Amino acid sequence: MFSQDKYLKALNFAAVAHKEQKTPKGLPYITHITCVAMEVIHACEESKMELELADKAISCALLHDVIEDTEFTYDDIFNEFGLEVAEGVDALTKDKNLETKQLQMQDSIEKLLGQPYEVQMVKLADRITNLTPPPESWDAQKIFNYHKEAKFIMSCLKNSNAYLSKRLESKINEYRVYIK
Ligand SMILES: [Mn+2]
Repeated sequence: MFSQDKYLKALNFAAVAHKEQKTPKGLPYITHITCVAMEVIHACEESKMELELADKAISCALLHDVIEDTEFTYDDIFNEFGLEVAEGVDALTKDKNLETKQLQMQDSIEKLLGQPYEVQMVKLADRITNLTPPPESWDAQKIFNYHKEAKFIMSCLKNSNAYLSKRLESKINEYRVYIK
């Protein structure tokens, strides 16, 4: 079992950092964060992952959008959670200075491939969580691209965790119904 204390510390940090942010469906953003963490916790148990690795995976899951979406920085995470978690969250962060979404995704995947499996698996959990029915505002091209991007993530990171890659694979297949 993972450390409840570490879980709470990262959850509270994320809750403070994401403040009033909302998901595309209007829920408090922390619901997205805890869904990703839930997927990771389930996978850690399924894979009987070592305690320390599970704690790192879960902390990275809870903090995975902090650098990308809040005022908090790499240094803030480094100071509170140490080097390995900070490096993990950084790899899970899109570099918004890169011009296109495609370049941002490629860059993040490259950084993730330099990280251990317990960090890579967070990206699978994130996409599993996000492959829900697309918002009404999305056009056919955007839905198609999102599906294609999910397949790309899957193909690059599937070795990180057998349970999550299986779960993402079925989510990808289910998502086909939204492609026109
Ligand atoms: Mn996310």
